Amino acid sequence: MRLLLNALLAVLPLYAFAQDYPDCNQALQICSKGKLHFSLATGPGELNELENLSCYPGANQEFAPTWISWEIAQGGTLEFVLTPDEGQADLDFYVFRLPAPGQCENKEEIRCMASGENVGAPISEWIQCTGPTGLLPGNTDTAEQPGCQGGDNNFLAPLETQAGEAYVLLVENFSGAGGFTMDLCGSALLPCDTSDCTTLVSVEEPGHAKINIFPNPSTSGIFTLQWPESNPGKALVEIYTATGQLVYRRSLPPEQREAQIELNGSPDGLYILRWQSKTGYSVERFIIQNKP
Ligand SMILES: [Ca+2]
Ligand SMILES: [Ca+2]
Ligand SMILES: [Ca+2]
Repeated sequence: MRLLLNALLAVLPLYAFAQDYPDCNQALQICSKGKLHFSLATGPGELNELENLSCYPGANQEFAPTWISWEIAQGGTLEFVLTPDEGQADLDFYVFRLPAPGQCENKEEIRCMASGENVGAPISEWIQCTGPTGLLPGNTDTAEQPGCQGGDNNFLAPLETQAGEAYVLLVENFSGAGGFTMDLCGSALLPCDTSDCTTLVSVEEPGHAKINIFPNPSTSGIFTLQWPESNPGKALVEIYTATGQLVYRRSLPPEQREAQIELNGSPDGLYILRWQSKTGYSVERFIIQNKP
């Protein structure tokens, strides 16, 4: 959700066609973790179920909503990444625990994500609040407000679930363009799961940075890493997409404090850098935004 700095404007996109999962009671029931793609929802459905959201109390209009629900067969963690088709689209999401499967009345908010653009401010101040979003290890917060406040990173803490619980996830596309992919992982099992899926890569909260990455965003796919202390042994740099696919791996010689990384030709989006040496470990996010 965008935060308008100077004026509150109602933005009401026009949708022409009915959609598939527009209301909680029409949610897509999923039975296993994994990867799913959703097209852009075409309307708000019959019900408007944005009420009393902790991160966005004034919400009264659903924007391209997609409702997805599941039950927990074996308790554990659940984490997900929502990746918009349109690189830096503004997805928002809300996770609710249901009193019982299919019972949308009295749903309880568990996670609330409304981060987005600070309209009128430079993109460098809020780009981390658009694009891929979700629940990932390394995060402990449960809500982010509209706009991009200090400390926001577009990710919240994973769910801690118990067997027998039912959840519903509402994803909104505030940009009104493109669909999105959901990658759902974690140690919890849904009824049709037979084994854990691979844990998604962690994303640290801001303030733990050990590595400088610049420029960020990079408009060429080329950027520089700097770290504060020379590493006594070799260091390993790995770069993953937001959904955990390894796209780069390089060993750095000892005593080095800077390296140039070239990811020319990589698509726009959020990337995650994992840097490891004998004495340090750091996970940082950066963005490639190729010039048109
Ligand atoms: Ca609805
Ligand atoms: Ca958002
Ligand atoms: Ca966060």
